[in-house]
Amino acid sequence: MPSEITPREVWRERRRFVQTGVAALAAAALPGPAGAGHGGRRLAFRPAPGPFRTDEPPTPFKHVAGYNNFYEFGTDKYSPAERAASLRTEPWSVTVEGACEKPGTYTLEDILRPHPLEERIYRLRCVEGWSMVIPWVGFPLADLLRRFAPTSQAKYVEFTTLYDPEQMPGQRRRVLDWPYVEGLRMDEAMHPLTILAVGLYGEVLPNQNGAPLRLVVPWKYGFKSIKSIVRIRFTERQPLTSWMKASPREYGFYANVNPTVDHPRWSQARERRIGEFFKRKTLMFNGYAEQVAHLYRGMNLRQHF
Ligand SMILES: Nc1nc2c(c(=O)[nH]1)N[C@H]1C(S)=C(S)[C@@H](COP(=O)(O)O)O[C@H]1N2
Ligand SMILES: [Mo]
Repeated sequence: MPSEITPREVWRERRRFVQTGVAALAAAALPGPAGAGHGGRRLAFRPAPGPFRTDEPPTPFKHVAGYNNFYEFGTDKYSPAERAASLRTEPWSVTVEGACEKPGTYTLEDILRPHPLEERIYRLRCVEGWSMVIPWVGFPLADLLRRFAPTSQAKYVEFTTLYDPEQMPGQRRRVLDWPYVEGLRMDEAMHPLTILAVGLYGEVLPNQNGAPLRLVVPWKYGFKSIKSIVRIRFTERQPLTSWMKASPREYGFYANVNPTVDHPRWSQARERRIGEFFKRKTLMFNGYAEQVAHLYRGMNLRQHF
């Protein structure tokens, strides 16, 4: 890892003047010593380690960036890596709407400027029964949402992915009702575990992982972690998400990882960590129960699956 090969003094020096997300991304195309060396665009500095890191070994980069779900580029796991080069991530902007005092269209630079980046090593568990451990680079979603001054009407946040079949050829087929939409309850969105990611493995986010900006909610099934976000809307009512629209019986709004509530067509009790042979037990809330169980106290999680 770069922190091991970079002399401490140099590293500390660099962090002093390259602190925020926008600075890290702005320098991303320059050759620099801080990359993890997977061939992607390197971040300009090594992000500070954030809280809630798992000590499980990260899934190899080739799987993290080679085995993906991103239906905008096809429904099989290898198409996103093969086809996502057609996504143009610059320039990028995010429109903020709904119950807040500062709606508007913000450039990616506006979005990132005030936020120092951190590395968060999180488990990601797909509803299909596989999982990975991913060293994300990002910042807490709560810090961004606060800047838009949500009003008391804001009970939920809805996120939308880019819709552009020219860049996202998978959108020419109606496998989902495009664009992809996801949502969180406000307290879930403001939880310190919830982040927006702009990188992984010390590099700028590969397109297939949801560049330039994607949500990561580690205690929920992977489909909640929406990629390539262009719109954030504060709402009073629970958003209607793409997967709920597609199959309400199979995919609920909460989608908390829960080994005791099966998908109608398969068990959720176990999972296969990509790169491993034997299955392992799936943990309640994907192992983050201590941090998030209180959000759901008193709720029937069979009903609110
Ligand atoms: N826009 C969009 N976001 C998406 C998806 C998608 O198809 N489109 N797939 C989801 C699913 S099912 C999973 S498991 C994760 C996969 O993230 P990864 O490819 O970075 O591991 O992205 C989620 N976010
Ligand atoms: Mo998934």
